[in-house]
Amino acid sequence: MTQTATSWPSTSAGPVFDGRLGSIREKIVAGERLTLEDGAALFESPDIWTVCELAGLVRDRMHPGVAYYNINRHLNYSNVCALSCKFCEFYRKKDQPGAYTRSLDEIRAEARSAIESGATEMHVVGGLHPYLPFEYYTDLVRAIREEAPGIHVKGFTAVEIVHLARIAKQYKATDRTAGIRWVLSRLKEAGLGSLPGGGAEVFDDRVHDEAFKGKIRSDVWLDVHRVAHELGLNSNCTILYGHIEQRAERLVHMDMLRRAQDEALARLGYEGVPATEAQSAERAHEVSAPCITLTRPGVEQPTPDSGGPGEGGGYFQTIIPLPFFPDGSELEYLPGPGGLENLRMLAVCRLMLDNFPHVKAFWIMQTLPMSQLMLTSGADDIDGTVVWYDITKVGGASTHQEVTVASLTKAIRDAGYEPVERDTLYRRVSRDGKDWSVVQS
Ligand code: V47
Repeated sequence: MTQTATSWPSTSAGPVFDGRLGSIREKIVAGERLTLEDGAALFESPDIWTVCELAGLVRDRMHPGVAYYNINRHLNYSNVCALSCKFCEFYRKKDQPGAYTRSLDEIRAEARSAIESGATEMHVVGGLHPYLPFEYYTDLVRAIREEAPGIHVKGFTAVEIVHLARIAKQYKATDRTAGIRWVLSRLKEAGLGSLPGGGAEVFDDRVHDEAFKGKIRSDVWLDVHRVAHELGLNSNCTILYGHIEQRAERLVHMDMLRRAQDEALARLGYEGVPATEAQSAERAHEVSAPCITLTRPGVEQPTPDSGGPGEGGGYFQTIIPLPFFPDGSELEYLPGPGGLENLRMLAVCRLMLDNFPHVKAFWIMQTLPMSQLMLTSGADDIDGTVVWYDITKVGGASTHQEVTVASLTKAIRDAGYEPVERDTLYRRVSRDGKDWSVVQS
């Protein structure tokens, strides 16, 4: 097959031609699932611009002409953490300078201020606090919902959920999902709306043991999200790359997420297409679910109301590739990924995760100009106004990391897309100042 001309500039003196991308292009055009081998070719190809163009093609097929943002607020309830992950600059020990734990009154005040700013979402996460009782967390969710009933609480990463099951003495190694279910049900009852995607890091035991030993491993992280989906809660997922992992390990991470999403979508009634021979071989070691691709032309995207017993439906909404920032962490000696690697990684995520409705370029970590470029290379969402962010502080930023709606919408428009305000569940929002409602589809 001949290489299609692209409008991208070349990274080297002349145009780079990579014959392997021809057969990958054919699969993408037909909406077929890519193999891990295809993924390796996308990572290794010298023709990064065609990789980006292919991801852009898929993204435009799924979300023609639009890109999403939201008005949100991050709330870190505590940075006190029982763990000491090498990659993390956020955590503090209880008596260390800078350690904090927010009171319920402070959280209520934050919720009121979120409402005043017109936010539709509060993104709530924190360290694994060794001493707070379980009730603190249900009270926290209830407090936000009481002060701001319209706000969606997206809260608690998988490792926090397991920590809560432990402090509530509900976690049993022999039946860990029972404890996870217990915690998630209580948080949902209190008003939790969905789970954020944090804490996934890289689903590989070698990388896990070297960089984040003590955190839950991939099987437990996936269990938490599966149980959340079974309870009708949507969730997101991340991959933290550019530290001590190999690209092959990133691909395995993507494949594990893809399989988990196949199962979630199958539970919602999506029918899959038969796996190709190559994919069957890759999947031979586990119970096979049908391959469900959402990137094919004309496929109906899941919506919060497309199935499942509760609000949200029960599937992964978006993958958020997170570039590693070494500053202030124990891995400070590492360089972290460069801009082209970030762009390629986002494009590969779009192409490999063919059953994920959305790919998010989180502007806080990618920067706004890079997120804009990413909109043309696979991303359809740049996240939101954020306001406070304590987990990474790029280039010496403070915790006040806010961007205005005007800047978000300008960035999207300049990239050639119509900005669409969304709620946490990717429903269109109609707005009049700080008052808003979801547009019924
Ligand atoms: O879980 C920690 C990562 C995550 C570093 O679900 C680091 O919509 C880079 O998950 N360099 C938190 N990354 C952020 C997160 C997130 C952000 C925006 C939206 C959503 C969503 C989720 O940040 C952590 C960890 O994986 N992280 N330290 C670091 N030095």
